[in-house]
Amino acid sequence: MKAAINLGLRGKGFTEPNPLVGALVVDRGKIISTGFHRSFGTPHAEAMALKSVSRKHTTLYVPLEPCCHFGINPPCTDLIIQKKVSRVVIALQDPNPRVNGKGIEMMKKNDIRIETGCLEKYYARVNRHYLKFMNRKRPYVTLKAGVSLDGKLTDKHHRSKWITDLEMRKFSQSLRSEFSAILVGGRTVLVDDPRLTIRERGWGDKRLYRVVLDTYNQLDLNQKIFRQQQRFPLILFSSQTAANRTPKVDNHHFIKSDGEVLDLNRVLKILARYRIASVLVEGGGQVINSFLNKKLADELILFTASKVIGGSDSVELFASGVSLSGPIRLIHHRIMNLGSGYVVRGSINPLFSGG
Ligand code: AOF
Ligand code: ZN
Repeated sequence: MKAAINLGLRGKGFTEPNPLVGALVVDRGKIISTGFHRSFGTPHAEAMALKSVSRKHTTLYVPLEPCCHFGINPPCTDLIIQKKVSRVVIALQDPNPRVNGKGIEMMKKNDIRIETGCLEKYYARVNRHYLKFMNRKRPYVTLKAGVSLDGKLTDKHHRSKWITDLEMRKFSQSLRSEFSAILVGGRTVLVDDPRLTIRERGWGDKRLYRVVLDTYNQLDLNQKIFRQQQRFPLILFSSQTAANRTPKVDNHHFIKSDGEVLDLNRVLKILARYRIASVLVEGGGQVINSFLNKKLADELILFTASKVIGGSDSVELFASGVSLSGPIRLIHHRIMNLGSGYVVRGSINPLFSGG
């Protein structure tokens, strides 16, 4: 099962809002065929693994309950029955309301032995974007920031470019490929004029939404963010109070705000309508703090440079975290050395951390 789950990881970044799924066909203890779901809309892992199998009475290892409905693809249960698979081992029942136990029922009715719960927690962690999106109809939210050893975002002159070194910036770029969208605050765009695209090799034509929270609708149409919208579509959010200014893109939403802070719940709800299953929030500090304060973040990735900035007039990442009711605890955290610093990554929301 672990091999099936890990095989599914090869689709990472390309399958959303659909899940990461791999599948193995086993006959008398030997793997005779494998398959995985490559990208959105392509055949399911089960179909890929079973298509060339002619032997009967095999065991299929597939982490997600096989589907039993017609979507873009035909029902996998039909193929499993037709290929006379005798046993199916599953990690998780599919929360998709069109499946949700009905796939298992269908196979049981056809005398296929079913085992569930195999490596369930590991798979829930791997597939956390899909599970949050299916269960909550909201994208999974990961916050990313780079700080100094003493937790500072910038020095007193608001210079932040040198906080993370080249290697960290490269890693941080390839991280974008894991998500369906990246999100930043309008001030970050005004000050840094970033492209927010994927420029690393190896990601083919992966599409990525770019989302900017521009409360006062202040962006300048000459900024780089307005380029390359074919592959990197732009979605803007501004306050209703700025609705008298012309929308800057087709996907410009004017929503409620509390002072400068837009209604983030509403933002996530609207993003789900675009079928965005995961969002990487890249800053600035206030946007990150707002997600934390509203308890809307699921995961945190903190790049820490081996540098101390010091001083009380420099900017602390978590400075406006005053309304947090307690410390943020990372679950299943991992620490990795990178360049001249390190990265800490862990879940914040126990519901979608994989137990
Ligand atoms: C996938 N890949 O390997 C499996 C999926 O629109 P469709 O026909 O591609 O169906 C998507 C649903 O199929 C998805 O939400 C999930 O419930 C189920 N299983 N989906 O994209 C796969 N096994
Ligand atoms: Zn299927």
